Amino acid sequence: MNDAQHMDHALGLARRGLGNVWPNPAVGCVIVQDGRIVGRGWTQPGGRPHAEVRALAQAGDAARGATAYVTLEPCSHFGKTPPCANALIAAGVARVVSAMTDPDPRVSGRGHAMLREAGIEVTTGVREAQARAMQQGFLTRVMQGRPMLTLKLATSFDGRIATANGESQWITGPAARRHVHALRMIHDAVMVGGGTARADRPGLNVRGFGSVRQPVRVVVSSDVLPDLPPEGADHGPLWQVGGDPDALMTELGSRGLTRVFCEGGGVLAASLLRAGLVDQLVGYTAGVVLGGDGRPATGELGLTRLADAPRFRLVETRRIGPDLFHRWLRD
Ligand code: AOF
Ligand code: ZN
Repeated sequence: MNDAQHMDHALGLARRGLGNVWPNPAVGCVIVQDGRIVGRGWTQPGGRPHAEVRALAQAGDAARGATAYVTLEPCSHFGKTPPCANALIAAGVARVVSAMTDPDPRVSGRGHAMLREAGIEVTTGVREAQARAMQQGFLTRVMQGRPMLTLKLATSFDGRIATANGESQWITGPAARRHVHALRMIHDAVMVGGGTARADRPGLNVRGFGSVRQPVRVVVSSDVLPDLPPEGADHGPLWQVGGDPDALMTELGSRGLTRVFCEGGGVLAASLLRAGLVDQLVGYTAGVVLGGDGRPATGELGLTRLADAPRFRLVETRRIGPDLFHRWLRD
């Protein structure tokens, strides 16, 4: 196995933390001794312990002289836990391979420097693009002060979300709806506008995957909300936020969210798109046609020129039951 293959393994472990570790990044770590994997770790729920600490604990003495593969630069700061760079040095690791530098100002290169000063061979940039994609939420929070935002739309073939009188259950099939829950699970929060919260009383939780860390429920509204279920095993904390799109996203970033999943409604979706805040689109398209009198998926964007329309790049397509799943990223 080469460096890239071991890093892919570490990225696979990192993925287990998505949606569970905010405000921290989901990091993975693999420790390899003579081609044998002696330790595996990933960032734990709530963001600590860090991945390296878990992998080192599993490796024990076998970490001496080994290579550690980490999807993010090991931290160098005394935060809520001591620096992972120190832990790697103390364990006697001979080589560290990292995917990318940590943009957190408390780290940003110092982790790699500490390792090198201790005589450890350091290689960086292995599978960097993949690691950036995995850590996009954390990177967006640190560099732009707001969470990464995914907008989900489940529509008819012609982009409608309900008939003229509001009937919308169900346009897409049960397999697509289960897939939505899996996507909620890898986000820190599920967000809807006040109109949707009042009209649909959506659960905004993850169902059908056993006991999970439930996402925060964010409702964007300055009005009184309907009674929604209290926080508990089946529902995450409920946050009501108002304000313009930029301000509300900054507010969510300052509260530590890194990955937000917006499920409508159309007015909120339009305001986020207009403000250029949507990083990822996920669509579920059903083979049903509702026509021009059906309700559109987004409100008006006020566009007059095509050149001003928000554009996204297709990165994934999949058949899910009878429906089409597609995922797009902002360039
Ligand atoms: C790592 N491995 O698994 C993670 C890292 O508040 P603290 O002490 O937990 O530190 C949080 C910072 O540590 C976070 O902003 C990021 O820079 C880094 N996260 N680092 O070496 C990990 N999750
Ligand atoms: Zn650390």
